[in-house]
Amino acid sequence: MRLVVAVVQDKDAPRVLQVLVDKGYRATKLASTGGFLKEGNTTLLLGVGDDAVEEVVAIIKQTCKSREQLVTPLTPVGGPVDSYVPYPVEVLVGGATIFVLSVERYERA
Ligand code: 2BA
Repeated sequence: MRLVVAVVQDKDAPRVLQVLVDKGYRATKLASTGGFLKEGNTTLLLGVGDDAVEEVVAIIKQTCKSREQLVTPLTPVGGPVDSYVPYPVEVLVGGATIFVLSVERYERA
């Protein structure tokens, strides 16, 4: 068994979850926050059989879109504040960030 951990954008979460649950997969949805943008995103946990990993990853890839997001960098610490002009920069946010882990033991009590 494998644990698929997928960080997806909030906008894509309802759809990807619906497709996965409709296909019979069990899933847990966690509210998470990206370390870089410090904005909300969604982390999905799915315990699946080894042979289902590729299908689950394919569904996540198909249903989650990449989007460009504007980020305004913070004022540099210790730098001259009056001459600093914070220009927004574009960041491409996935799609999805997917981790596949081996599960040592799985029980439902
Ligand atoms: P955030 O950490 O908020 O990152 C959002 C986007 O900002 C990233 O999109 C990437 O395009 C950019 N970014 C992140 N760290 C950066 C850095 N040090 N320098 C320049 N740009 C940076 P994604 O790569 O698609 O990541 C989307 C979200 O997935 C992340 O939100 C984070 O919550 C999660 N994630 C991505 N890689 C991860 C990893 N290796 N471990 C844990 N979580 C990860």
